[in-house]
Amino acid sequence: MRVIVNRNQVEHAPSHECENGLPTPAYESPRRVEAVRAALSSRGGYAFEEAPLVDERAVLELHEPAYVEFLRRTSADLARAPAGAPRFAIPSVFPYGPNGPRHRGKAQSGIFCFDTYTPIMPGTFDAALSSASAASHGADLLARGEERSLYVLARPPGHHAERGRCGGYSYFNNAALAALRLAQLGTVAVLDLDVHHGNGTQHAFYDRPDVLVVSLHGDPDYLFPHFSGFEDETGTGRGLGFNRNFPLPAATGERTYRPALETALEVTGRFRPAFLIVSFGTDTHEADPIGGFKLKTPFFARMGALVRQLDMPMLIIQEGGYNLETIGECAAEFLEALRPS
Ligand code: SP5
Ligand code: ZN
Repeated sequence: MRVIVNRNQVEHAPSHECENGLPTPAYESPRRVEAVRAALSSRGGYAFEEAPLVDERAVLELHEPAYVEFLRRTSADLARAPAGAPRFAIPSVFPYGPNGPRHRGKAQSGIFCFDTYTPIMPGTFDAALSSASAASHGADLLARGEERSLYVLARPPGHHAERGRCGGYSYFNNAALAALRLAQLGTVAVLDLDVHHGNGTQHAFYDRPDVLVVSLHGDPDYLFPHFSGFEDETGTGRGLGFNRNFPLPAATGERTYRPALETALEVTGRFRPAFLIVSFGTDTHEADPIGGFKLKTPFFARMGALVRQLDMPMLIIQEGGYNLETIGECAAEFLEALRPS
């Protein structure tokens, strides 16, 4: 299987995020992709290739110009920060009241970030662009019919990124950008298997009937991103019925997950998309430090086998997964089960 990787991972390496005003260790590290790459390499059968960097205009297909500009400028400003000054930006005040988002100074990050988990660093803009490039390249290869299944192993992840805001460790929405590209050729289904709801992807296609978004995730009542991912979010306007959420309780194990996945796959299959994008996270694993689910490693092979039955051209895009000991094995189990024998 071809694996599309990106550059610039190490220049975006958050050392901490903020929770309840306290700095806590960051989970989304460059070592994640190293761990997956090592696991795939040791199993064999994977060909890694680096994606060419896309023109920045590609991200403007989805993201708002002011947001892209903010990310670029903040990264550049931080790179020039005087010695001793912090080299990251994390918002602490968010827009409120009737004046709305009109701030042009430092507090802008409260406008363009929706949480305190997603720091901007000197290398963030380049890393996010290269991650989006990997997803776009994967979409191109799939569009050309060169492959029937491809894996994009890139970070930072993307599925929480909104048109005009970063959040959830995501800056540019890799899966949504790939879906937009493929949607020029035919219908697309996005199946989101990360433990967190992919709010950014949902919002990108909420009013569109040609891109189905189906997501299985931890119930937002207990899990990030909290404000979306509920079952009654089914789309709007012409897109009504083309968004499906399957929120699952904390501590969900195989017995709860499997029937939900089967229903989600039925919904996806009935839509008969020309292309399938899987937003894949291993943060559903029992050993993940933030997910709260109880899936075991061998179950990832069953997930892969079930997805394979859809028998569609598919792009697998890595999203979350934060246990460095297990992320590689989970990804390998999933991908191997997808591979045509
Ligand atoms: C792509 C992806 O998986 N993004 C996830 C973003 C989750 N952000 C919230 C992290 C909250 C961490 N709280 C740690 C408490 C551990 N006891
Ligand atoms: Zn996640």
